[in-house]
Amino acid sequence: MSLKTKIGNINLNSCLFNASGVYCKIKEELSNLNTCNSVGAILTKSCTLESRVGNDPPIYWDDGSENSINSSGLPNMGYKYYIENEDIVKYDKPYIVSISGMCEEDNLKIVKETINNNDISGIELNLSCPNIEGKSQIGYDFEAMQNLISKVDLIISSMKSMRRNNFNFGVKLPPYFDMLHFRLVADIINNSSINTITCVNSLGNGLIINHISESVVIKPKRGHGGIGGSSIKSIALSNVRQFSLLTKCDIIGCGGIMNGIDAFEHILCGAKAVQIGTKFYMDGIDVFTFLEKDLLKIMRDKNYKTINDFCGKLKDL
Ligand code: RRO
Repeated sequence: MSLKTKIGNINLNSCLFNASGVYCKIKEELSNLNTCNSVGAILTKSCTLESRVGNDPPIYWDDGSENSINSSGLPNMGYKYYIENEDIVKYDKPYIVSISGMCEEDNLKIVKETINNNDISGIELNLSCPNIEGKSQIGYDFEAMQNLISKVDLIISSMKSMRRNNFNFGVKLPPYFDMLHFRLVADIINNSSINTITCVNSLGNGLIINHISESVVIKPKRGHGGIGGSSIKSIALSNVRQFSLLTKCDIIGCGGIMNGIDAFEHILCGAKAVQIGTKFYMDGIDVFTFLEKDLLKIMRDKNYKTINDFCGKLKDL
């Protein structure tokens, strides 16, 4: 039995890895991901041209078991830190850089320079950061999204074919709730060279409050932030399912994966790999070993040998 998989043109020894943003901002955290055998890839914190400290704390809250809210505000070390990271050559897993420039020009500059480092397996272009005041999510602005993707495509099509064949162009989307939007976004993606889609980012501008203190639980934006954890699993599953049916891309599921059953459900809906956010934040690196065991147990009980045996095979009634 194995959790081996392929996302776009990247082979993974395990279908489990971190969601961007959780314990992946500094080199020590990236190396820590490399030390865990159950982790399939190393994904960086979304980066910008210049380093950022992020929003005023407290920026994160969780209930210790199921749900989280964050408004981190894109704290990161600046893109050079991630693409010139001298440890990359030592990692024995694919290294993927998440990019979330503050404007189109920044995104294009970072993409270009990322491609120049042959040791980087690909990018996850983050079209869905919900926590920058005054900047809306590109994934909800279809014109801006189309423009950015077509410009990244131009950069990718000008790459030497050797590099193009081993460089993965992935995007991370916000959750969608309407069939028209699913179709519009799938059309944009199907007309591009994108080969993986991560669904979904946190549910933007949610609100968790404390009825005892009668207050919000994080400081920025009067307590509003991205919701993660169990309460967004059903939304994540529908997005994984829709994009696996509507596009040619490999889907990476993210949202509400707390145990093996949740990972199994994402894969059944069509995910070829899954990312762990809230539960990784709560439990640390051991979560990957736990999830690997838990998912393998379900596969053993159902007599599945590989994730391809059930990937996307959700039955209709
Ligand atoms: O840093 C953040 O506030 C953040 C980002 Br970039 C993102 O994509 N998703 C999220 O929940 N928080």
